[in-house]
Amino acid sequence: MAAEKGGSLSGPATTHQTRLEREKAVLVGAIFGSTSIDQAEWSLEELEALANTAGADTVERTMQRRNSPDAATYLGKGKAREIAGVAGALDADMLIFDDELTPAQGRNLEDIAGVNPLAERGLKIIDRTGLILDIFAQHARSAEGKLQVELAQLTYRLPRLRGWGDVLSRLGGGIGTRGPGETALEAERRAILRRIQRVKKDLTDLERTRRIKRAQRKRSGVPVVALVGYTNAGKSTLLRNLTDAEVLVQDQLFSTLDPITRRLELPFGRDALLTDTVGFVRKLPHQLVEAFQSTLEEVGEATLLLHVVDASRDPERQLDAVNTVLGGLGVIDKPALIFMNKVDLLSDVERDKVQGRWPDAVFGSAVTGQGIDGLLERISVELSKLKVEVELSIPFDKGELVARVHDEGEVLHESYTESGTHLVARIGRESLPAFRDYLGEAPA
Ligand SMILES: Nc1nc2c(ncn2[C@@H]2O[C@H](COP(=O)(O)OP(=O)(O)OP(=O)(O)O)[C@@H](O)[C@H]2O)c(=O)[nH]1
Ligand SMILES: [Mg+2]
Repeated sequence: MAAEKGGSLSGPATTHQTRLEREKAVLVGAIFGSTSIDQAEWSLEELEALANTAGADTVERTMQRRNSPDAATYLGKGKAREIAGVAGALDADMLIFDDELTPAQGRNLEDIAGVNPLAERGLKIIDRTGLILDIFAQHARSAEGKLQVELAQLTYRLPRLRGWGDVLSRLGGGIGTRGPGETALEAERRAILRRIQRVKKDLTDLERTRRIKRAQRKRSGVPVVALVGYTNAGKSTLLRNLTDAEVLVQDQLFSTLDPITRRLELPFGRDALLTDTVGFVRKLPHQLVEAFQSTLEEVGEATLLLHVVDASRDPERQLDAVNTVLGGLGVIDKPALIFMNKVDLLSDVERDKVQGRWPDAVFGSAVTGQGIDGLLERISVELSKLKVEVELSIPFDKGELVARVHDEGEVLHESYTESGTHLVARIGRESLPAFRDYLGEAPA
C-alpha cells in the first residue's frame, strides 16, 4: 500500500517484489469545471513523474471531463469500470488517481477494481496523496524526517481504516489494549491514535532543538536566504555550487526532505546563511504540510527567498504551484528573488522568451556555473536593500547613534528609560553591525 510505512508501492499482495522491480500504473485524471485541458495534461505529467520516482512506470493515461467529482466513485461508475478493465488488460498493478480520494471513493473504487487482498496480485487504488507520501517515506533520512512522514501517513490512514488503506502494521497494539467486545478495527484506531500522540511528542522534542538553533541564528543578525522552488528545480545543486555543501542531488522528485543550512559568502564582504529544504508540487498534501510545519517554518522566517525555477520546464506553472503552496503556508509578501536555473538546456530563442517574461530574474545554471557570480551580487544587493525592524536601547552617551537611526531609518517608537533611549525602528540591514551592541529583539 502506498501509505505503508517505509514501503514502496508494493502492497501486501506484492511483498515478494523487491523495490528494484518496477510496477505498472494507469494514471487517472479528471477535468472538472473550468479547468483547461492544458492544466489537466500538465497535472497528469506531474503525476507521471511522481509515479516514476515512486517506482512505477506509466502504461496508460486516462482523463474524464465532469462538472465535479462523483461523491461515490470520483469518476462516473461506468468510466471507473472501463478504466479498471483497461488496466487489467494491460496487466497493470495499480490505478493512480490525480487527486486525493475520499475514504469512501477509495473503498468503492477498490470494489470496482475487484481487489482481493488474498489474490497474488490485485489492482491497487492509489491516490495523489498516497503516492507523494510513499515517495517521502522512501526518501526520509533523518530521525525528524522519518517521524514527520510517519505522522503524515498516520493522519492519512486514520479515516481510511475500514477497507481502503486498511493494510496496517500493528502499531504498538497488543496485550492489554483490547477490551472485551472491542472490534479489531477500533483497536487499530486506538493504536494509531496512540502512535500519533507519541510521534507528535517526539517531534516536539526535536523541534525544540531546531527552534533554539534558529533563535541563535536570528540573534546573530546574519540574514538567512531560503531556497524555495518546485521539486527537481535544482535547489540542492545550487546550494552545492554556492557553498560546497555535500548534499544529495538527484534527478528525482523530493530528494531533499531535511533542511540544511550553510554559510554563504557574498561579495562586498557580507555573509548570509543559505537554507535548502523540501521542494513543492501542486497540491502538496495537507497532511505533509502539517507534519512538516517546523521544517517549512524555516522558509517563513527567512530574510529573503531565493526561488529556484527550472527554466526549461514550463516556468510559469512551477512559479504558480510554488506560490500557491507558499500562500497556503502564510508566506506572502516575503522578499523574493527568482533564479531561472538550467539555462544550459535552453536555446537562445527560448531563453529570450523566458527573459522577456521575467526580466527581473537572474538567469544561470547551477551545473555549469554560468550566472552564479551575478546571482551572488544580486543576493547581496537585495539583502542590503531590506530594512529590518529592531528594538534598540542606546545609552545617553551615544547620542550620535540615535541621530543616525533618525537619519537613515524610520523610527516607529521612541521612549526614554533610566539607561538611555529606547527605539523601535526600521533600519537598513547593512547598518546593523553599527548597532549590534544595543540590539534588543533580534531582527527577523
Ligand atoms: N542541465 C542542468 N541540470 C541541472 C541544473 N541544476 C540541477 N540540475 C539537475 O536537476 C536535477 C535535480 O537537481 P536537485 O538539485 O536535486 O533539485 P532539487 O530542487 O534540490 O530537488 P528536490 O530536492 O528533489 O526537490 C539533478 O539531476 C541535477 O543534476 C542545471 O543548471 N542544468
Ligand atoms: Mg534537493
